[in-house]
Amino acid sequence: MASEKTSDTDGPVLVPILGDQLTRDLASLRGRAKDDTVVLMMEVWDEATYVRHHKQKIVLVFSAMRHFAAELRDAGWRVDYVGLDDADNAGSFTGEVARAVERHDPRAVHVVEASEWRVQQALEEWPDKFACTVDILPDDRFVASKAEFRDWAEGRDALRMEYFYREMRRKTGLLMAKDGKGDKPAGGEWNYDSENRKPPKDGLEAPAPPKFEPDAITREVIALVEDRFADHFGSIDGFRWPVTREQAEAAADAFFADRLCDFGPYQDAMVHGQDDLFHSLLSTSLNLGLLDPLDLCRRAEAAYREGKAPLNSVEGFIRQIVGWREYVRGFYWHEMPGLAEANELEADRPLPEFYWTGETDMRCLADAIRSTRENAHAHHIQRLMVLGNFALLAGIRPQEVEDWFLVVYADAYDWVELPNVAAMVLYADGGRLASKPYAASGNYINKMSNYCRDCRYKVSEKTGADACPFNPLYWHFMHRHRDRLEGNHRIGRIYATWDRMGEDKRREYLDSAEAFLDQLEPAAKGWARDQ
Ligand code: FAD
Ligand code: DLZ
Ligand code: SF4
Repeated sequence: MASEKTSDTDGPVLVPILGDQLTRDLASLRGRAKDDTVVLMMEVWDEATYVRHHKQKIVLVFSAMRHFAAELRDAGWRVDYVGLDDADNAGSFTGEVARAVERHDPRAVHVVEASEWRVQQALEEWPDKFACTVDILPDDRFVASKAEFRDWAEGRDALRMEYFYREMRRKTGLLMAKDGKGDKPAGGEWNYDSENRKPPKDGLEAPAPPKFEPDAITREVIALVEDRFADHFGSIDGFRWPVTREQAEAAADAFFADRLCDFGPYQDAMVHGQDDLFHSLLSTSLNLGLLDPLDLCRRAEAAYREGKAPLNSVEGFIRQIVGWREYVRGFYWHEMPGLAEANELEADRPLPEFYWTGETDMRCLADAIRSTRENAHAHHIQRLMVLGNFALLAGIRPQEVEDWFLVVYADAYDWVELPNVAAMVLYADGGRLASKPYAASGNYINKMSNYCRDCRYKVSEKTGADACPFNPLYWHFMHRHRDRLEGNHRIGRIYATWDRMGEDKRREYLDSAEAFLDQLEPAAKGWARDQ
C-alpha cells in the first residue's frame, strides 16, 4: 500500500506508532536505520474519547505508550512524543501526523496498518493528504494475514473457528504429533474442549496473579486521567496491569508457573469474588503488542512437551490464541463494515442501566459487573455466558451492547470486541460465526458457578417473581425466534420440549419474562458516547 509520490526532500522517514503497536519488532521499525528515522507517538483526544473508555484502559494505553517511548529512546531511537496536554495537540492521528510532517519534513511516512476499521479509514487518506510518500505496511504480528483468512473464507457459507484453527496448527506446527505421521494433532484430537468444562468444586481457589504497582510514569498518567476523564466508567484504584514488556513477561511467567495446569479444566468455571481464576490475564499485553502470541503458544507447548502441563490445558490455551484470537481478527476484516450494523435478530431493547451501575439482584451479573468496574476485566465465561447471554436473551440492541463491551474492558479494541459481541454473543450476523446462539437458562450458570446459592432469585424456579430471570427469558427468546431457529439442527429440537409443556405453562414462561423485561430501567444516555 505505497503511494506513488516521489519526494523532493532528503528528510528522515517518519514512523508513527499507534498505541496498540508497542513492539520494537514492528514492521515499520524492523531493519530501519535509527539515524534516518523519527518515531512519532501521539496521545490524542479522538482516541481517548471516541467511546468513553474505562479509566483503567486509558491509563494502561498512555502509560504503556510512555514506557515504550522511553524504551525506544534508551535504545537510541529519536522519538517525537506528543502528550495529551501538549498545548498544540491537534486531537487526532491525522492532525498530529500533519503537524509532524511540518516539523520534520520527512521524505516518507511508514506506518503499520491500524488494527481497527475506524482508524484504518483515516490512515488510507494520508497518501492524498501529505506531500511525501506514505507506505502503509501490513501488521505481521498475527499468525494469519488478512489475505490468508480471505482465501480460507472464500466460498464458505459459514466460517467456523475449528477448521481455521486446524489450519493454524498445521501452519505453525503447534501441538502436532511428532511421530512422523505429518498431519496428526498431538494426543490424537485437535480439540479438548470437552475437558475444559469442569464445574468449580467448593473452595476452589486459584493462585493470585502478580500485581504491578504503578511507578512514577503510571502515577502521572493516573493523575491525568483522574483530572481529564473523571466522568468515565470504572474505578482506577486497583490499577495493576503490566505496562512494559518486562512486566508482561513476568505476568506470562507467573501464568505458566502457577495457573496453566488448571487453566484447561476450569476454563468455563465462575466463582463469586474470584475474578481471575486460572485465566492468564494476558489479553491486554497481547493486544498492545507487549507480548508475541506465537511465542506464548510455543512456551505453552514446551510446558506440555516437558511434562509440566497437561494437554487439555495447553491445547485450550493455544486454541484461544491461534484459534479464537486469530480467527476473530480475520473475521472482523472479512465482515467489516457490515458487522458493525448487523442485527439479524432485530433486537431493539435499550441496554439496562444496571450494566453501568451493577445494581441488580441477579448475583451472577452483579459480580461480573463489579469485577468489570474494579478491574476493567471479567473473564471469558462471565462475558459470554452471563453478561452476553443476558443481552442476547433480553434482546438488547447490538450497537448498545457493543459500545458497552468496548468501553468497559482494558483489552477492548473494535477488531476483537466486535466479532465476539455481535457474532459470538448476539448472533447478530445470522450465524456466519457461530452455528447457534449461545443461549442458556439459569441451569448452565448454576452448574458452572457458585453464584446461585446466595442469589435472591431461585434457579430451581422456572416462572414467577422469584424465578431466576434467565429461565423464563430463555424460553421467551426461543419462542420469539422460532421461525429462524427451529430449522437449526443444533438447537431446533428444543421446540419439541416447548410444545410438550402445554399452553398454560408456556403462557406462564412468557408472562414471567415480559414482567421482568418491563421493569428494566434503560441506561441513562451518555455512559458510552457523548450524545
Ligand atoms: P485467557 O482466558 O487466559 O485466554 C488466553 C488468550 O486467548 C487471551 O488473552 C486472548 O488473547 C485470547 N482469547 C481468548 N478468547 C478469545 C476470544 N473469544 N477472542 C479473541 N481472543 C481470545 N478479548 C479481547 O482481547 N478484547 C475484547 O475486547 C474482548 N471482548 C470480548 C467480548 C465478549 C462478549 C466475549 C465473549 C469475549 C471477548 N474477548 C475479548 C475474548 C476473551 O473474553 C478475552 O480475551 C479474555 O477474557 C481475556 O482474558 P485472559 O487474557 O485472562 O484470557
Ligand atoms: C485506546 C487508545 C487510546 C485511549 N488512546 C490512544 C492515543 O491517544 N494514542 C494512540 O496512539 N492510541 C490510543 N489508543 C489505542 C488506539 O485506539 C489504537 O492503537 C488504534 O485505534 C488501533 O486502530
Ligand atoms: Fe444468576 Fe439466576 Fe443464578 Fe441468580 S439464580 S445467580 S440470576 S443464574
